[in-house]
Amino acid sequence: MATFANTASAGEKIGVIVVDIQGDFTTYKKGSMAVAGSDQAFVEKVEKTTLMLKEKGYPIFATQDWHPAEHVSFYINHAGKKPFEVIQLEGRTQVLWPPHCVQNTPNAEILLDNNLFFAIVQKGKDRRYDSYSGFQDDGGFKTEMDQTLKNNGIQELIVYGIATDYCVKATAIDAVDAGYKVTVVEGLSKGVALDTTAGVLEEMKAKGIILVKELQ
Ligand code: VGL
Ligand code: ZN
Repeated sequence: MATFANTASAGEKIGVIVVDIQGDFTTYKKGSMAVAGSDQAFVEKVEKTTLMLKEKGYPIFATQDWHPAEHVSFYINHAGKKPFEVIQLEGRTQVLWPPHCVQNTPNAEILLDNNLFFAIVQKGKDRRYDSYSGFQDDGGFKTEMDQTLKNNGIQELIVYGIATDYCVKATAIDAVDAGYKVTVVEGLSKGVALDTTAGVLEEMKAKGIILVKELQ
């Protein structure tokens, strides 16, 4: 199988995880949590590259943030709290976000052609727990991601999407912890905040994640 010169591959079966390319995270769709630089051109670049990867034979997985309206991560569900306030919740740190990716709302939809995907893994469905990672939520409840990847013999992952400093990071780190070789593509990812994104790239590197600017 053809691989990329700049990814971790040593002949393993490669899968791709496209993280949370959803209206609410994009300027393209004027989302409630639009991340800088997530315009139509960015989404089109992600779609084009994802199609190229699919045509190479890599199974493409997507994650989809998929919250009930009463979700614990929404500031409106905490009396007197403002967006982006940080609280402690049963010993966990919780950022309080604007409502986003509410189940069955237009801006919760994945903006890429859904025919690209072998499987879509929804996360954050339990109102009690946030879930940046596509593998598990903050309560430790696992999604079907790891089992689906393992069932398909995947040993290595290419990960990209939104947001670099939250869901891409959490998904990539859980993937490493689950034993996959992981490459994160910076040029196909956008971060919520410049300062956290820089630190997060270092954190991912320290975890053994390979960072590439673009696939080449
Ligand atoms: C995300 C915050 C809350 C993300 C999702 O996709 O990075 N961030 N929910
Ligand atoms: Zn969310």
